Amino acid sequence: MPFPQEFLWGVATASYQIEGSPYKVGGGRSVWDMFCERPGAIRDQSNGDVACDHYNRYVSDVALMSDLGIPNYRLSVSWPRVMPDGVGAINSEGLAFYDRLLDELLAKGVQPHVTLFHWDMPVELYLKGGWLNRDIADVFADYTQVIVDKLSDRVASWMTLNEPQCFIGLGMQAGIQAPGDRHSFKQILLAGHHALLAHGKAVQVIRARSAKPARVGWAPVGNPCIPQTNHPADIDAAREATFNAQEKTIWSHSWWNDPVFFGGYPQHELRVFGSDVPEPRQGDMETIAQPLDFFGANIYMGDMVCAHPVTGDPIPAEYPQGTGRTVYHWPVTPEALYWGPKFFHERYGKPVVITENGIGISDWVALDGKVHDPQRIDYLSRYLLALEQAINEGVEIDGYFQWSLMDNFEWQEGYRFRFGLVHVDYQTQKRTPKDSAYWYRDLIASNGAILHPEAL
Ligand code: GCO
Repeated sequence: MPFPQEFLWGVATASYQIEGSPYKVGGGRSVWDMFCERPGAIRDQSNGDVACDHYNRYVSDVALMSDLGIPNYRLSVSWPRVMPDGVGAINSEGLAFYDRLLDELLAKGVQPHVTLFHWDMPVELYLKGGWLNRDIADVFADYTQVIVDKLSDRVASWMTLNEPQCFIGLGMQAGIQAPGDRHSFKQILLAGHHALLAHGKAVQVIRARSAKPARVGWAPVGNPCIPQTNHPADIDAAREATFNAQEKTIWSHSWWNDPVFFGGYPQHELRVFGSDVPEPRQGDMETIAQPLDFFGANIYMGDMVCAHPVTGDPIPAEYPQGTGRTVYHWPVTPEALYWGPKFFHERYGKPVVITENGIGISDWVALDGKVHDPQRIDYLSRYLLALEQAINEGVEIDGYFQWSLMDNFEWQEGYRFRFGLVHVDYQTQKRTPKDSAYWYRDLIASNGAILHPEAL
């Protein structure tokens, strides 16, 4: 069975990773501009000052998407480009950039899907405590209002926050991403609570002020657990392990999604996290649990588990020897795009949208001037076949945004890892569609049918 006729095929990017930093053109600095200046923070000592220069090249980049027949584009807005200090003054040229970008997208037949926050927090807000300062929730709502008032007449769907697990866990606990702090677990759960509040307040602003009806969600990340075998005990163990953290970890799916979809923190994690848990104020959980239209999920891989032979409890299982790995050394586990949507849809009852999926490879332009990336085509084919199987078994899945349209600044890895369907030469800014770009064009045109060449 092919994908549903109305299935949303798209690609995704993020402001700091492709635009070029805003601080040179009237915007402010973000925590990523700050973090990139820290010696050793970025593996290749690079930064996002220029990146893919999308700020100046958006017309040709949109034309690329249109020529490839890509109908949906998930972009993020740079908070400091629009509000240099995060609050107060607006950089009119920054807001005008997104105004022009959305007009260009629609003129070329591409629907815009907007992420409000993809990690580039204004430094001025960070210096006031950032996510640790409860005021951030109202400040984020004010920023949301500026964006909604300007752009909502053209936005197909909104995602409030991208991957709080990363910007809180990696940025504030592990310290390997911006702002590069190392807080206690208690502190990052408090920061996470403020991020959840910011999410809820932003949803309220969108619902109250959007100029047209739009779907609203968010884009958390996390590895679903996948069963080592299809034995019911292993499947039950994978489901259990996906939602019940066995340790104090910021990567718990339920810790983030239960407040958003159920209005309360999960009982299991409340026990495991103990006295580190933040104390919500009156009304907090109601604010956080604003109704959403879809369950967004960034899924790249699954964590393999099996059932303990006696207790049935989930225990970590080794991937088969020689499992394929990406340039990040992430295991290639297509079944993550079957089990993840299945488990998330079962628990939260919302249509699932894969807001990110893709593979990092260190690919290059071959002597024939093309970029041959058969591994990306195979990776995407396997993951999409798994997603199609879930759909055929009744899991509601509304869309898929491939990460990413183009090679870009891969955070602490700098420009070493390439995720794009389109190759970017960072010296010349030349874009070269890879073989996978043309494959994705044909996949979209066939609504997934080319995944079954035998049926063509
Ligand atoms: C993330 C971010 C993207 C990454 C991509 C590859 O999921 O970490 O949303 O910005 O670039 O996922 O790591």
